[in-house]
Amino acid sequence: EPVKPIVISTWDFGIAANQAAWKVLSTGGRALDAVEKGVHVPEADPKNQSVGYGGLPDRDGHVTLDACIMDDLGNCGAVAGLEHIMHPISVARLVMEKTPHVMLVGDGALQFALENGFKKENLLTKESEKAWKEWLKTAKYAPVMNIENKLYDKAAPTKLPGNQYNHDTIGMLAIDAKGNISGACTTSGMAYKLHGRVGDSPIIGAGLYVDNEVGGATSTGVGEEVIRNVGSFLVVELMRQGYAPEDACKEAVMRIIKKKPEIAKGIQVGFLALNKKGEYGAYAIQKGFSYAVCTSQKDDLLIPGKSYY
Ligand code: SD4
Repeated sequence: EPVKPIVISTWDFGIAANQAAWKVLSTGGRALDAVEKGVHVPEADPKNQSVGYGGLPDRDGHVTLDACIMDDLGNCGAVAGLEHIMHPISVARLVMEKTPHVMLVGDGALQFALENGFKKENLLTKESEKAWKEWLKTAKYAPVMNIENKLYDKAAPTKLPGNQYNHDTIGMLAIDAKGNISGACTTSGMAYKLHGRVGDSPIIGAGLYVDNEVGGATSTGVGEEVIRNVGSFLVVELMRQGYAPEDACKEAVMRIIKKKPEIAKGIQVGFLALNKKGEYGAYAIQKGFSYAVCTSQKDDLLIPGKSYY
């Protein structure tokens, strides 16, 4: 039997993020506040090299952040290529609530953040700078196709928790006590990407989509393939047609595999979905994807996502 409130999120770092979201949900708070507070945890964690502070930089050494948020009323906000701000999700929320726009990018997003009281900070940790300099030695400043997946392949997914193979974004979906759903997605994007590259994570319909009549979906992995297939919107539309969350995620993964089988073999993409009843599911191209679930009954259980390969 599905229970509400509920919060689910991608990868094993979702456990700690869910706990922060649960504090909001368990005290009658709004799903929107829960997902914002929840993803603040990995955003502020310097050990997490794929989200917020401590994220791996682009090939020029800039940490550039992508994030979006969507509420139960169909409101949404996003930032892309945002530098120097610890909590891009909160800037995305402010874009949603304080501007007539949906997305701000780059310098404009930074200007907006600073005007609204966010602090300018250095997000490049010593560890991430070191990793980037190592990368520069062999990659010679050329972006390497699927660099993160190469790390992923080497890492024998069963032996390592998700956050050690550097292929992760946090996507979070929550239903509150009133039954309303919201979602958030935040990342530093693909490591060593070209400066200016934007992934799926800040794009409504690609990295995240929420429809309060149906449910929500979010994604992680190689954003280009998710954008091409408008992945999260597809998952939600499939649930609208009656697909169970896991089946909807699987169908979206199959779409990617069918269109570009050769590319799909070598990359990871995972989807995570939650319907209005509180049923959830996930599916990924490759093994190693995981997600965390938190309700009053399941305390931060980590559930491995199913995969095609
Ligand atoms: C992106 N989906 O930028 C995101 C990030 C990710 O490993 O999951 N990276 O494409």
